Amino acid sequence: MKSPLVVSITGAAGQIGYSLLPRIASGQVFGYDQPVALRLIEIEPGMKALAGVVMELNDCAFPLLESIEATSDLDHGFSGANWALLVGSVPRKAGMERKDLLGINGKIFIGQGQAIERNAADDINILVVGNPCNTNCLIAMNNAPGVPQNRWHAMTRLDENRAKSALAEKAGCHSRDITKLAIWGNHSSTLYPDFENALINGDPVGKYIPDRAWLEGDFIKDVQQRGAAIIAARGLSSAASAAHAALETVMSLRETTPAEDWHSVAVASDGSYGVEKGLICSFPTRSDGKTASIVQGVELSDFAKAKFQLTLNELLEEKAMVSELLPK
Ligand code: NAX
Repeated sequence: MKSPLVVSITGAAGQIGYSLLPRIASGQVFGYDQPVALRLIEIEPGMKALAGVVMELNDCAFPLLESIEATSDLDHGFSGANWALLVGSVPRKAGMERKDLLGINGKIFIGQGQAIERNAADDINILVVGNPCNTNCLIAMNNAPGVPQNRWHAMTRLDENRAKSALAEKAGCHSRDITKLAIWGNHSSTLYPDFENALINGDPVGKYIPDRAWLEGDFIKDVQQRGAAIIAARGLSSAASAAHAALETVMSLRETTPAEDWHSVAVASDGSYGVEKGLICSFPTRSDGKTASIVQGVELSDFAKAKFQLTLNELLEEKAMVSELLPK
């Protein structure tokens, strides 16, 4: 039997946590021969609900679930962590400005970054899901200088999956027929889903969807606004699809990406495509089974460059708004 992999999850009593946890505990994510030890982190008001989640996990009697610890103590919660999924964050409330939200969540991510640096295992990898995820990730990473920058990720896989689903519906094909669909920039309503480099059955999207106006207009807008559409329909934000995308992100990072494909995740820029070094920006990436690298040489048209610049500008604005939370 392998020794257990320690997986720390913040916001574990929330709706994404509820969808994530059984799948991690079942072995689906880290392998059916890999025991997992869960460290579930909540704030005090969430601890009671978390106790119920723990009861349910125990009642599943998962053979691979070695242990569960529920805590509001960050040092304990990240102790020995091999993976940290940072899902918890404070939602935007009526009357709250974007800057307020960035400030409130930013402070949370300072503490989490520091606790990860102090307590996690040497091979720690982090995926930030809690919004605004790119900038939360930037703050945590900058407050954990001892953790290599290539271990930090923020989630844009849900946006990739949403874009694939929208293209498939329009083209009358299946989402599995679509490859190389990259999300560029921020996980926000400015993100750019790159239909020009995506392929359907190996061919350019334009072969199946000649309606360029739809691609430039409704397609981009619908992907950018999909989260809001789900809230309008369900009365709650996306949870099952968000949890699924988080787990797919982890699984994709842990396997070699096929040469004919790539996936979207926000990582610390290495200066590629003119993006300021260290900014957490979504790119097309490939993993070697351990580390995601930004795919080089992807051609961006003038249209794509303009869209990318818009979302990049937003990331730079967010960074400026939280500058006091980033150690010099
Ligand atoms: P919920 O409100 O259901 O759950 C959040 C949980 O986090 C709560 O139980 C709360 O007590 C806990 N929490 C808050 N602050 C915490 C802290 N400092 N430490 C530990 N736990 C804390 O939200 P849920 O629907 O699960 O969404 C979680 C986050 O994911 C939100 O920020 C949401 O905006 C974000 N999303 C990100 C997506 C992405 O693609 N990157 C898509 C889905 C989702 O909207």
